[in-house]
Amino acid sequence: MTENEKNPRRRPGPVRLLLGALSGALAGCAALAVAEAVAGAVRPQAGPVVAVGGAAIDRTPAAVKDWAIRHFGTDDKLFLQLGILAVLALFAMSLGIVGLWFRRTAAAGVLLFGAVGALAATGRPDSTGVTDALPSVAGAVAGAVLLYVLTGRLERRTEIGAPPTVPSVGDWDRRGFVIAASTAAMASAGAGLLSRSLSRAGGRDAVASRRNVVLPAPASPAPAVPKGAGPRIPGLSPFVTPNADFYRVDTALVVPKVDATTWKLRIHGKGVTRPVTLSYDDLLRSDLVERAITLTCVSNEVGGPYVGNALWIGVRLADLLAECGVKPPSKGGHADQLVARSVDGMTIGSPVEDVMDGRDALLALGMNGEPLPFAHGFPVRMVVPGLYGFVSACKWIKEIELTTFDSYDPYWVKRGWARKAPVKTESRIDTPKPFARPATGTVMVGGVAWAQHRGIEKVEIRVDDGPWQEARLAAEVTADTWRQWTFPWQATKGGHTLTVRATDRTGAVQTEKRTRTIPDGASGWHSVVVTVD
Ligand SMILES: Nc1nc2c(c(=O)[nH]1)N[C@H]1C(S)=C(S)[C@@H](COP(=O)(O)O)O[C@H]1N2
Ligand SMILES: [Mo]
Repeated sequence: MTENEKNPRRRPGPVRLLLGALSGALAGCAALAVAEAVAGAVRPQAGPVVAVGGAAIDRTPAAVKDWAIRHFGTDDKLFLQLGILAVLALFAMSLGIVGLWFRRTAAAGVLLFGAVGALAATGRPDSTGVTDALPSVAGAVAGAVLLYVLTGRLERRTEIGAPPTVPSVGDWDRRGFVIAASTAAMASAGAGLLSRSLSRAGGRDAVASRRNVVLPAPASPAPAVPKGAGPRIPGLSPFVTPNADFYRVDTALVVPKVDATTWKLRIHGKGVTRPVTLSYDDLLRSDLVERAITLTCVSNEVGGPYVGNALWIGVRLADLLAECGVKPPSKGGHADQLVARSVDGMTIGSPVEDVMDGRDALLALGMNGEPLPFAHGFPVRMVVPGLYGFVSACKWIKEIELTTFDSYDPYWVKRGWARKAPVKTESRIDTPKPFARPATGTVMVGGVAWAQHRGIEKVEIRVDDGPWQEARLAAEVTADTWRQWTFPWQATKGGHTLTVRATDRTGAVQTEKRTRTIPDGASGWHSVVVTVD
């Protein structure tokens, strides 16, 4: 037994408390660096921060997720990871201080953290097995050993056989501590760098496979977007959203990098008389179509940014399903739900009827003329006009199972979101921005309106409590895309509220009734308050 463990109540001075915390922090850094380096070699998704973060995302109540998206937007994941790191840092420093009295207990505490990471990693839906525990275990062992060594240097030294004295502050092994601590810091930095290069190398095949893709010209191109027909006013969303500006919503803390040359898609399940497993090349050789389709997230608030329009190149899913023998329920098919599974364990359920009713539901390979970006689902994703992304747009897809709504609830449904969710008719004012200060005279008001697969019939603007006035609509490309609109407003001095509403081609007017995003999408009118100078 060491001297400190014999005298647990001896009070260390502030310097040693600090050094204890520092030891803990160093042990924490070493543990993470080693864990990430091993994860770089095993599987980037098996790293403890990503695994614990992923587990946290899956367990986050819908309301909290909604709040996080609202406050942090697409940065919600960054904040989650920073939060995990902050909690880890606090615990590591506390363990370091505990180690001043109880070295073995503190080291065991580090191992306990490793166990949490290992459990999280092996419990992920995309876990590939027990090897996913390796990063956390290796990291925890490294951290525990280091903490044990460092706190050992901080113990008061006594001559062998000499009675314990009340030592002065200078009694601990300064030199040993400094050497061990700086060695550990350098080794951690090295492991950190190693993990970076390893994870970069890990995605190399996938990156190469994407670079080598040559998308053939689609046999059936997208309907031409009349050049110059779209209004060009500053601040208005372009008709086609560039890939770099396209919103991204998913649960992946590490974007899956899938190698297209080894990727496979399996189609099977209820009513599938001819199950198939397709390769990327199989799809490339199929009849490709290009379609303009506007995608919307159910988490989009009224006036929010989670909507975008792209030209998707892909295979018509209905044709593929028909080849597999699938019939929609209206033609006697027994499966009413199509469940798509991704390589990262996401499950997304769509109505078979909608996918096969003649609309351009796609297995998409291309987005705006290039292979899908990794963040948007490379190599293949689904896109179904008229349905929110969470019930249709599975990215990094690897499996399609035909089943029923009664027998299976996919990921979001288990978390309180709707089983079926057609996109609601919505419109947004892009310009002027809220609290803008335009000058009196003609102010160009502009924005977008969408009601995918029903189409937009009319957009109206209201100034303050005035009458609804019709906006000018850009030419309709198809019913599956948003439509840009403009309205020249004769602005008068003072504060004004501009409100927009759309009418879809079924004649339904966008409802004024405000609802939350949960369970099936926000509704209400978008308003912008401006002050005219
Ligand atoms: N694998 C996977 N696919 C997914 C998701 C996800 O979390 N994981 N999110 C869905 C949701 S909620 C939306 S709105 C769309 C967003 O697609 P985007 O990120 O390409 O805009 O992807 C869908 N596909
Ligand atoms: Mo979404």
